[in-house]
Amino acid sequence: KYLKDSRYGDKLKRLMSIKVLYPNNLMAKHFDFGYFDGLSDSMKGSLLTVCNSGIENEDSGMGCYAMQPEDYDRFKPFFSKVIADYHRVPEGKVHINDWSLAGVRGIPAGGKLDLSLLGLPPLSMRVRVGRNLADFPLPGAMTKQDRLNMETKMCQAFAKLIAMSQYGGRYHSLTPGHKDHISDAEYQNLVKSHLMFKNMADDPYLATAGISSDWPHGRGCYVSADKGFIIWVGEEDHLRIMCMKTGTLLNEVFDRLKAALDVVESIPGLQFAKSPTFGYVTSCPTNLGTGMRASVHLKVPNLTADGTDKKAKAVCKPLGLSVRGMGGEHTPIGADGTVDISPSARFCIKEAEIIVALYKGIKLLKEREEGKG
Ligand code: ADP
Ligand code: CIR
Repeated sequence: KYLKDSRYGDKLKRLMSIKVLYPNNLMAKHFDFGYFDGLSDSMKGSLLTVCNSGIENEDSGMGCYAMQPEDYDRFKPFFSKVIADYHRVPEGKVHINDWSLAGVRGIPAGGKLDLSLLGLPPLSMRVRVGRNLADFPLPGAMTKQDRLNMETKMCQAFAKLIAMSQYGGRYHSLTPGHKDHISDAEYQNLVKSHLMFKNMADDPYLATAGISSDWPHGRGCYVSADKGFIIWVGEEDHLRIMCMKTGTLLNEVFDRLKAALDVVESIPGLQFAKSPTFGYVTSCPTNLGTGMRASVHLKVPNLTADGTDKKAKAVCKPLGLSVRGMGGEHTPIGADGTVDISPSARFCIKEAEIIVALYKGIKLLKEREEGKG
C-alpha cells in the first residue's frame, strides 16, 4: 500500500530493497513503514529528506542526516533506534555533557594527561566539537541565502574574538566577493596545514543530503593569531570548533577548547542547538551528544608495515579507537606510518571521558606497536 503512493512510492521502493540487501545501512534498517504511514504529509516529506543520503547511497553506514535542529526530537521514534544501534547505548538513555576531569578513571597522578609519561615525543594534538546554531536550518536544508546570512552572523562574532588578546587572528572566506575572501592557492595551503576543511562537493553522501550545496558560498574559517584555535564555518555542521597544538600535554588543547567555547557561547545572539535527550545537535547522528573528536597524529610503522591502515584498524577497533589518514577521514596514511587516532565514542559519554580515552588508547596502542600487550 505504501509503494502505490505517487509522491513517495519511488523512494519507499528503493528503501524496501535496501532494507533487504544492505543490512548495515542503519537508516534503512530502522525505517518503519507503519511509523511513516502515521505521519502527516509534511512530516513524511521531511523524514524522506532526512533519509535521502542513505536512499541514494545504499552502502551508507548511517544513511541519514538531520535537516532541522528539532529533527532528532520530532522524529524520535526513528532516530532513537538508529542512535541506540550506532552508539551501542540502550534506547532512551539521556546524554549529559560534562567536561570535568574530576573522578574520571585512568588519569595519571597529578591530573596531567602527559604523553611524555608514555615515552612519546611531542605529537600533533587536536580536539574539535561540532556545533550548530539554533536559529538556522541545519546545513542540509539551508538555502544559499541562509548560508550567507550565517557567515555574516559568525563574522560579527569573529570580530569580537579578533579584538581579544588571547585570540586575535583573522577570518578566511571562500565566498566570492567577501571582504575576507582568499585565493584558491591560500585555501589549498590552509587545507594542507590542517586548518581548513576539504572541498566537500564531491562527497556523494554529503551532496545527496544537500550539505555541500551552494559550495563555496558561506564557507570559511576563523584562525587565531597563534593558529591554535580554529572555527570552521559551513562544513557538515554550521561550526566545527577546535584547538590544535604540537605537544605532549593533552589537557592543553582540551582546556583551551572548553574556555574558548565558553567565550563563543557567551557572545549575544549565538545559541547552540541542543536536544534535551541527545545533547548537542549535529547533522550526522554519528557526532551527536558531545560532537567531540579528540585526536593525535601517531607514528605506528610496525602496524602499518604493509603500507595500509588494515592492521592498525584491526588493533584499534577493540580499543575503541578510530584510525584516519593524514588528511582526515577517507585519506591515506602517512608514508612514515603516521595515522590519525581518536576515540570512536561521541554519545552518552562525558567530554572528559573522551580525552582520557585518547590518553589510555594511545598507551595501549603504543604497547601493541612495540609488540607488547
Ligand atoms: P573531523 O576531525 O572534523 O571529523 P577530518 O577527519 O576530515 O574531520 O579531519 C579534518 C582535518 O583535521 C584534516 O586536515 C585532518 O588531518 C586534521 N586533523 C585531525 N586530527 C589532527 C591532529 N591530531 N593534528 C593535526 N591535524 C589533525
Ligand atoms: C554514511 O552513512 O556512511 C555517511 N553518511 C557517513 C557517516 C559517517 N559520518 C560522518 O562522517 N560524519
